[in-house]
Amino acid sequence: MFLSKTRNFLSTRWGFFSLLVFLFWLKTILVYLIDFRLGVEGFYQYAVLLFNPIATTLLFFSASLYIKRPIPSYLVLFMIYIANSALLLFNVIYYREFTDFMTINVIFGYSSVSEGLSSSSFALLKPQDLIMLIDIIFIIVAFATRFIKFDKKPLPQRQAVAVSSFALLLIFFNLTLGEINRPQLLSRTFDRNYLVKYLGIDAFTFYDGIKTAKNNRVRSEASSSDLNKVLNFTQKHYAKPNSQMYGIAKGKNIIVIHLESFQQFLINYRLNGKEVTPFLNSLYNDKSTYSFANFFNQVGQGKTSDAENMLETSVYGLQQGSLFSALGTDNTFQGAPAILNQTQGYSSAVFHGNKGSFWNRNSVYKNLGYQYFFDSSYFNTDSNNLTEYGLKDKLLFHDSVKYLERLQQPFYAKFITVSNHFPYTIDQKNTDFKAADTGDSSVDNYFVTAHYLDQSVKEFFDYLKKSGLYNNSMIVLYGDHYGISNSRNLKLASLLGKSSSTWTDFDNTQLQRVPFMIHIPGQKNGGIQQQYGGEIDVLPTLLHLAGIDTSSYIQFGTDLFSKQHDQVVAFRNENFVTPNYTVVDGNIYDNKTGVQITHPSTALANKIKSESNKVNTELSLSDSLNNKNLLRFYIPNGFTPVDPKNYNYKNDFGQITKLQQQLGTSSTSLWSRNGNKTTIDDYTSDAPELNTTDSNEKNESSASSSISTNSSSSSSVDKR
Ligand code: GP9
Ligand code: MN
Repeated sequence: MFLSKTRNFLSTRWGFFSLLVFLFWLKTILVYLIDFRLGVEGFYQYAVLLFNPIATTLLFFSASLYIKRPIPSYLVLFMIYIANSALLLFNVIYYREFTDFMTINVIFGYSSVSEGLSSSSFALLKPQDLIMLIDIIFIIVAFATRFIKFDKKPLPQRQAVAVSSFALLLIFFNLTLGEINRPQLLSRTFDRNYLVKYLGIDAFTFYDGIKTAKNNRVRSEASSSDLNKVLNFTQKHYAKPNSQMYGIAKGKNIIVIHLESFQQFLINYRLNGKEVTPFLNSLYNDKSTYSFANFFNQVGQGKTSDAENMLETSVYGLQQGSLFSALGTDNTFQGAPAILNQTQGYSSAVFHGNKGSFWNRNSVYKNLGYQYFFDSSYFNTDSNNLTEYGLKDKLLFHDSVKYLERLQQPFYAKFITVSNHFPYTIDQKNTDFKAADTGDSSVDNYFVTAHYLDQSVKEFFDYLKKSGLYNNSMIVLYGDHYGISNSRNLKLASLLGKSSSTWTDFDNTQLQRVPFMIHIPGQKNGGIQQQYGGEIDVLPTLLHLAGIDTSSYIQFGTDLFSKQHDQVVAFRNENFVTPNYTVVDGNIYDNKTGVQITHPSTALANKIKSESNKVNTELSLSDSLNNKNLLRFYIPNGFTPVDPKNYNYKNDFGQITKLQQQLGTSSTSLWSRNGNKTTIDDYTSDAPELNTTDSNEKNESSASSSISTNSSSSSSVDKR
């Protein structure tokens, strides 16, 4: 009875349509749960996950309903079903190899970063993948045996329209569900994983297709005159190195420490009489450190990724979204790791305790020429070791040593911390620092996580000194962007000796200062620098310190030490600061008094106008460079374009140890120089988590075994 009812239903147009929608939904969900590691947590996220395949499946499948003649309509529906299943299966295989989803460029073989699917990828097929195909066979058999029959009745057009419209409504609903849990999901596109987790794999592919088409259109319009405009600007704007500073760090390792969400006001700040960041304060005040008192973050919506981009390419981020996510996979970069490698033989690595796909780093780093990327899959990401965005800072520094010591020197190594990230939560056992008391928990705890970060950096510095790396390195520290947002600054005001009632845009802008410190052991002429600058200025500054000529590169920033350094600091929204004035939405404030100048003299008005024009020109040229991917037309003197296909971050430890072995006695790694022994014993940390994991990490074999066991647990990192 039931069987025949089902048979009858399946033998109608609607019955067959529903069957395919259901089967595709089921397959997608199985793949989400079994094959992808989407980091789904809690009831809400699971509910969205279960819901997300429905809308796009209905929409795509509904296309077949517009075909009047039944047989072609059935056929088209079935073809869409097969194509969609194939896309799902290819994504499963691709994910196994790259822990990422296929973009349109990968699908059509245009991707410069990824090889796409190859015969070796198909070797990764598993028996469970049969699920993708078996239903197709069953359906064919069901028709062949006439278990399901064709329904020859035509379908009124309005029913097809109704399904498509309903599907569009569901897409909108789905998007709302996603945005509630993850604001700015589409505008910032942090991570492809998120798009799939909230909107589904088809929606991701569709969205990526639209973006790719848009990018391709902009690119096809690019001409050499666009490039000339940029070149004219950057060449005129170029600032010669200061001869006193040029090459003072030549040949040294460069260690960059990214201080997450760290603002300048924390430096030398005391909360309830206690220094929040005593170690960073001591560095700031040290004569071997060039510390910048007027250095500003210039990020847009791409936050951390914008900071990384500016620091390593001296090109701005985008007006909207993140350059790394939106264009980073396909754009040409001429960035720090490649320049240092090609001019002075530096090796390069990034250490970061979050997933490699976050901010699309695993693609962009290849374009920047990073040789190694140690993401969360290289660390023990036991839940006890994690904070909101990945591995706790003390563990990141400590656990990186086994990789760092294997890098050939000189190296360029970047550490991206995460503990001091909004919402500034920290396990009780990790701190005894007392929070502030403003009533806003993220403002209050900001000091606590900043204190933890400070301790982490101190432990790492102690290791650098003990292991001997210190004397041979230049250590660069920077805060990437604000930690306390403008809306919360009103709560912060009282802690800064100000009042929320007189707080203005001027105060918000002044708070965009972040630390920038260049610590060069052995230098005695450092100290606090007053010149104004920002993240865009870092690359030419560092390259000059390393003794590298930057005159033929396209860089928007200028060397902070140069006599010709440009002190107008542009923000992504076209506001700017200069040593004397702060300009917000066209309003001019006097930096000394903080008072708005409502009636500027003609001379001042003209000066501000010309600075404002420069800021706008600079930003729009940077946008044109990025959006049209103009660097692909330009090769700086002596530079070889980066081939991202040379890099693969799957087995970094294997690669560095192999290289070390090949080099034998000419290996310059710390490990080799230390008599082929680890230096981990030089590391002292008070992190309670290390008591349990520390003991086995003293030799090579355990380091490699920890890599293979860790990769499977890395899914727990994605907690956003
Ligand atoms: C995550 C981290 C945070 O990997 O870098 O990025 P943010 O949210 O600060 O841009
Ligand atoms: Mn950040």
